[in-house]
Amino acid sequence: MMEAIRSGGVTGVLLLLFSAAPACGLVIWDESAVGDLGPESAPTPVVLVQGPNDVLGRIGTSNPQDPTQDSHDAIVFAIPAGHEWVGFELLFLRPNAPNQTTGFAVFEGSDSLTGVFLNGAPAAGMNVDLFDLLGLGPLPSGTYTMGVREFDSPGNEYSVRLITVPEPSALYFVVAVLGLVGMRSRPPWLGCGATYRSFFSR
Ligand SMILES: [Ca+2]
Repeated sequence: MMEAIRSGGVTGVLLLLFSAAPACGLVIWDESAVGDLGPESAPTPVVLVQGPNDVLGRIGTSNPQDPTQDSHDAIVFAIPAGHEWVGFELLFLRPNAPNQTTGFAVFEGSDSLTGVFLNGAPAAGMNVDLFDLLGLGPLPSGTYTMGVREFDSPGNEYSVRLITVPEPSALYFVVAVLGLVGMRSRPPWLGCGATYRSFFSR
């Protein structure tokens, strides 16, 4: 924990706290259950929760000139005030063709037509840190569009994870409140002689 504070600051601590949570995120969209996502020009609105949010989909077409084909999937979502977008991961891509990659892009705004293109890059495999690949993040509160593109072969399964946490100033507030509470009464779970530092260092 202390190493996380030294190396990653408060955001590092927040990521560490969430990394201790169950590996499964909340599935906010599963195309096999609720239908195909819209394209980047008209992305599907989704609501993110605090923590990991997973999107499962299928992407690809053998005819990118046909607009009815599944060459684009996209979501649009808001990072509310007091939060930030700290994680963007490719959990897996199961390509239907050898050595195939799929494109992942981020826009600031409600779609690719009116938003600002922040970056995009191809990726494949499992557990790829897309923020690191794109040179993005953490991103502040705002509206964002995340797009997936595939013009090679149809039926490629993928899952991406988006992680949100309270921004550092919100954590400072929580820590300050905990400190004030601790000054007024020592919680029984701390035990005699225990400190908040020792509790959080467990
Ligand atoms: Ca799709």
